[in-house]
This record gives sequence, C-alpha cells and structure tokens, in this order.
Amino acid sequence: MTGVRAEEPAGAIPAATPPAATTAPAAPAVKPHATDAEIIARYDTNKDGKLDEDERAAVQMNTLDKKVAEKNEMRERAVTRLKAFDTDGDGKLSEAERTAMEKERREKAEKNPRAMKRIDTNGDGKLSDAEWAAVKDKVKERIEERKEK
Ligand SMILES: [Ca+2]
Ligand SMILES: [Ca+2]
Repeated sequence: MTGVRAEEPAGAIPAATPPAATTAPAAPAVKPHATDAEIIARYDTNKDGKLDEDERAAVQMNTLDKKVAEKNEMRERAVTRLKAFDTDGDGKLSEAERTAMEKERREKAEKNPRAMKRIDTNGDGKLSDAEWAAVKDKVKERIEERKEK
C-alpha cells in the first residue's frame, strides 16, 4: 500500500485576503417583528430551549405556507375584481372595460373622505386628473415593488 500521493498543486496561490465579511448572517425565515424568544417558544417542540433542524424546518414551512396563502388570496381578490368589470366575460379587460373600472375607482375614491385626505393634494374636495394620475402612479409603483420581492 503506497497511499495516495497528495501533491501540492504547483500553481496554488495562498489566498492573500480572507473573504470579506460582507455576507450577512442568514436571515431568519420568520417575520421580523417576531422575537427569537417567541419563535423558540412556539416551535421548540422538545423544549430544549433552542431550535434544532426539524424545528427550524417547521418555522420555515409555516412561513412559506402563510406566504402562499397570502398570495393566493391576493390573486383571488384580483380575479374577483377583474370579473366585476369583465362585461363581455372573455377573462380579460378590454380598453373599454378598463376605462369603466377606472372610472368607478375614481368615483369611489372621490367619495371616500379618508382616501381624499391623502390624494386630494390641493384640498378642493375634488379629484383632478392630475391628482388621479398621481394615485395611479403610486399604485403602479407599489405593484412594481411587490414584483421585485
Ligand atoms: Ca373582457
Ligand atoms: Ca383636488
């Protein structure tokens, strides 16, 4: 038995700089406002005061489940909203259907004092085209933000 000859690779360059410590510690897969103690209390099934792998997996599953449920709910609501305005029932919003939907939204917003407080920027109690455009821009921004996540 000669054993394996482990040769030093000739071109091996010792790492001059250790990898920078820029990588953040793995983010816990739970809502940021839940404290560690709370999470441990909830998921520490064998009550040893810490989370082992199984328990950690349970935390992750739970978080995922919630996210999926939220997403489904959002989608369902969007579909319901769309259906209300899909007058020809083809599952899509045509230009005319979209316009009708916007008109109703705008009218609703105008009748909603709480919304108006936010969006009636010149405070005349009416929603001008410019003010409505700003609202639409904000909604678009929020949708984009959500997509990025
Ligand atoms: Ca349609
Ligand atoms: Ca106004």
